[in-house]
Amino acid sequence: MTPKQKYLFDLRGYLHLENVLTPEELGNTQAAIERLVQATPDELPSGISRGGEGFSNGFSADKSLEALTLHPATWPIIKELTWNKPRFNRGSLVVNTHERQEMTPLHCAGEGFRWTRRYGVRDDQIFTNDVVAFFYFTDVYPGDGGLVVLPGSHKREFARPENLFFPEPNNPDAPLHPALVNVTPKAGDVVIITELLTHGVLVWKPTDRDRRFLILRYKTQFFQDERGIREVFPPEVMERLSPETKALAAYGPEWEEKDLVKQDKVILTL
Ligand SMILES: O=C(O)CCC(=O)C(=O)O
Ligand SMILES: [Fe+2]
Repeated sequence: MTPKQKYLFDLRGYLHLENVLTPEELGNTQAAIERLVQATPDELPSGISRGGEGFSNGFSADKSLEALTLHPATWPIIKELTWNKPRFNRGSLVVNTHERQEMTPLHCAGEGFRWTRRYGVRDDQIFTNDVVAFFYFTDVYPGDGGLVVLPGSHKREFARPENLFFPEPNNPDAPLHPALVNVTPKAGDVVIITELLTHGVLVWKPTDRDRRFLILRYKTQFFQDERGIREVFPPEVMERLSPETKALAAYGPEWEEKDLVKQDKVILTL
């Protein structure tokens, strides 16, 4: 990360990277997503299912999407934040429309007693074991809705008082609390957050446009969630992943660095 990115990520808990995707990357990914949206259930690639608002394992629908897990703009940042021990563990594609009328309440990792999710700084290096990269394929404008974040909240030490920021959670026209920021990425932008950051999602207001983005989640390679170490992608998804993506999704001990991590630019073997 540049000194400016490092300062801003530490201060606010997120980064908004503009124009990350080339026109070609954007065109290919948008076309792949459109194919998914148009697909009937039995046309969906195996291991991908349509959920409430998107596609589980949607990253594996097309190589143009899978390649984003190791995109040259985000890869150095993912490595740096995980102290060179990254593990990719989830990749859902979201298509958020006006039809969903309730907001996603503010939330974050590490609320309550689950202290396993971390954010900290040591020897000038930021560390977090829960990183999310949101790749956007459509534009978000102020007033549209979508992601809201509470900058700086990844360093909170106290529980958030309920209803402090949304006294009227069911009123989509209520003014946004001044401490919250509505992030408005454009197609081709990326937002990187630590999941320790308090965030939520406002109702999507446009009726003629949706919000399409990919959620790529990374932990450390030795992080175990409450269910322990387990395969996160079903075998039919694993099967079609490139060896580099499989390596990225692999668990590993704390003292070992993956060969992949030694590379600054990773090209997927097709
Ligand atoms: O819809 C969004 O922008 C954020 C979704 C979310 O909270 C998450 O993926 O952790
Ligand atoms: Fe979240």
